[in-house]
Amino acid sequence: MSNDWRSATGISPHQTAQSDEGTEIATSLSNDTVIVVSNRQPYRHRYQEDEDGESTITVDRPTGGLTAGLDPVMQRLSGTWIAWGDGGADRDTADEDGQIPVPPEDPQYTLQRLWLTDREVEEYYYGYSNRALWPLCHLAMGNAEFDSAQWRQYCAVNRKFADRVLEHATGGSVIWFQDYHLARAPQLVRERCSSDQFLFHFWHIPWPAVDAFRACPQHQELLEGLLGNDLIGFHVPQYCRNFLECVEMLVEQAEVEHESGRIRHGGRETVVGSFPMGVDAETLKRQSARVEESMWRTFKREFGLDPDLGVVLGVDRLDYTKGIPERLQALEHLWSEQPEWRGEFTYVQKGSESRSQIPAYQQLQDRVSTITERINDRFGGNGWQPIIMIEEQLPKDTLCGLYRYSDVALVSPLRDGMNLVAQEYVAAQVDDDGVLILSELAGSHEQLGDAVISVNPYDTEAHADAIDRALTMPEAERRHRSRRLRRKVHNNDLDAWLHGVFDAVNQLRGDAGS
Ligand code: GDG
Repeated sequence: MSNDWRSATGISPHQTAQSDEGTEIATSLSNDTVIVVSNRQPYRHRYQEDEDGESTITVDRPTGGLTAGLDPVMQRLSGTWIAWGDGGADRDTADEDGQIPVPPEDPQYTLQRLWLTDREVEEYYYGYSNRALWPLCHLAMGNAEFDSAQWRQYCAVNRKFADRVLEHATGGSVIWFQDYHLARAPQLVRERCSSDQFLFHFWHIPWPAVDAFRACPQHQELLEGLLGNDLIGFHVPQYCRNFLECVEMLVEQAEVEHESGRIRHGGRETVVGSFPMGVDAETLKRQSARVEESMWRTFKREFGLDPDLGVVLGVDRLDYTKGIPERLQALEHLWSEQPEWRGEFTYVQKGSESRSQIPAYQQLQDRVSTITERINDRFGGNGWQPIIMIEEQLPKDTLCGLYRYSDVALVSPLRDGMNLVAQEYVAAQVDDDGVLILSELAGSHEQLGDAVISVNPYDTEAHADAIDRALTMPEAERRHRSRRLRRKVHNNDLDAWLHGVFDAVNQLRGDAGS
């Protein structure tokens, strides 16, 4: 069975030539309006006080992943990007309709900001999106709450987004929704838009199997919301299969063709396909190559790392899906059962604070701190601290240096739609000497699985063995694996992903028009 769009259509990543900052994509869509709809905005304005207490406005730019990749495409297309204006100075920098031309210094497209009240943010974002859908899709049912007031607010905010879309849409518009915050919006747009508008949704997190998804009291409305789209994209074929099965079993009168990923419902057709997202491998490679060893020594000094010891690295948002406590327990097992590893390397956890308003996230942060302190007390001493936590946001080139000079990366989520950190670590290995340990439960394992050290994050002993194996891997094997991984990551980079997505959009619109 194949739901991989490229294999289903014969479009391979190798045929998707590299673009000059989105030029080719822009050319293929140049006569149409493209509207991107996402919860997060590509540019955020904030007030910042300088040393003299003077308030100035600063702008946060897209730093990574999707926003950084789509921004140049949007600049060429001159379209509209609709998103929640969450910055303190966002209202004062936009016009009375919430619009602002971006990039601020050389405007090319319109950012349409949408304003949310504190209550809307609490119930739609910190509520239904992140207390219901996020845990549901990651099979963390112990953390899932299906509160009907939060659900109503989620629907109301989706309607706000849909209204904005309809104000900007013209005949032939391509409307691209992002992620799980907006599952209801496509249907709300579809009900009121013209038939030549193309609706596409990319779902960045896993889609669960039907026996898990049906536990959600709003399963029917969520599926029907998404079926307002012409095309729905997931990272990997398994999520497509899960989605198709959910529709088949839970949506009355939907006809599902599993092989081609086509769904007929309400007199229309929706196509489901997988588009594994990549990273901007070329830029990461360049950034990493620029970080000299002297900078790495400075970094080690600043963060209290022993200059002579190797580094095992973890980079995650502090999220309960990322498997951080499980990883720390594997390290504890290793230092406990193989004492010869004590004092031999430092584990650096770059852990960014995330969604702290939600109790499950506070509990996770407390748990990570408790385990870290226990391990450091138990094994540390003589100037060696086994685990160093870094909470601050690092500039991308510092992160690239951390990737490049760490001996091993531990990427061990309990469940993850894709996981871009794994790909970024690979792209930054310009010396071909780092080893990647990767969870079998991450989407990126589908692509990288045959050249990484695979782990089941729940299996503490095997996880500890994997760390031991990575640290003792002979140089020739490290280089061989690293080269294979880098090839995969470069061939399936962000540019290839964008081409795959837009090729599919163009092909389906062509089919509909013919
Ligand atoms: C969701 C899905 C899917 C982290 N610390 C710093 C920093 N980062 C950047 C990394 C990476 C990004 O954050 C994290 O991306 P992930 O993909 O690993 O994880 P999620 O945030 O959960 O993303 C996931 C993704 O959407 C895309 O579809 O892969 O499965 O859960 O890019 O580099 N960046 C900087 N400093 C830091 O300190 N500059």
